[in-house]
Amino acid sequence: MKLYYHPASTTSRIVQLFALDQGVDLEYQVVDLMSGEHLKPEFARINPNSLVPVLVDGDFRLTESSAIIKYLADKAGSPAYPKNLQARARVNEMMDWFLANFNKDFGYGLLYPQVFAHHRRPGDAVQSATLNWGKQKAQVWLKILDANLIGPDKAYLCGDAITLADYLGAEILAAGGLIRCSYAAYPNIERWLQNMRGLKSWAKVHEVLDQFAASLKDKAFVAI
Ligand SMILES: N[C@@H](CCC(=O)N[C@@H](CS)C(=O)NCC(=O)O)C(=O)O
Repeated sequence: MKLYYHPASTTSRIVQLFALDQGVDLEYQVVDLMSGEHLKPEFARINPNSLVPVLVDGDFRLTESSAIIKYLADKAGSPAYPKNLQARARVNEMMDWFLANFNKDFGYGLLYPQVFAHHRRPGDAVQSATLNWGKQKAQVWLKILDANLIGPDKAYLCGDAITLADYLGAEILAAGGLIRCSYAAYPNIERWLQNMRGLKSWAKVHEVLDQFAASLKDKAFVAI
């Protein structure tokens, strides 16, 4: 199976972290987002959305990081995507929460408009209002994640065992490193992220992201 990806891309790292941690063998093919390789017609034929990641398994092509890790987990029989109906529903619930609630405000409202030129809103007033909105809403979601969704007892998002939701959620939060977000005000989130940072593949998966963050160290950002 081949994964079209970029190592600085959050949604690519979700798949990469899951695959490396769970021992799922993939052939990795970089799509250079920085030079606009994903915008060329050759890649649009692979994914008309012109986005990474894309998984190719024989004749089967799959986009959307969440769908890709569910497919890989089922194919590998991974316990990170439990078969029990209610346990699986809980994992799906957390994944949807991160994508549909949290990342809408945190990723698309706060992070991407500051880091990627094509996400910047037109005009300083609109940009500033977007960032303030994104920050405030993200803080509301983080409080809920800390107090209600994780709480003081759980090692991982859905209990004592790692699931797909952890790979997805941790990578979305880790992307905040680019604009120097701190989650110190959220002790349960910090504790969970420490568990995730302890995964054997974490450092390797974050090498390029860390270099990208270092290249932005002198830039001022609105952050959490
Ligand atoms: N919903 C998609 C989002 C994919 C996505 O936004 N990928 C970004 C990288 S994190 C991308 O390819 N961006 C290129 C661009 O915005 O031009 C998923 O979860 O896979």
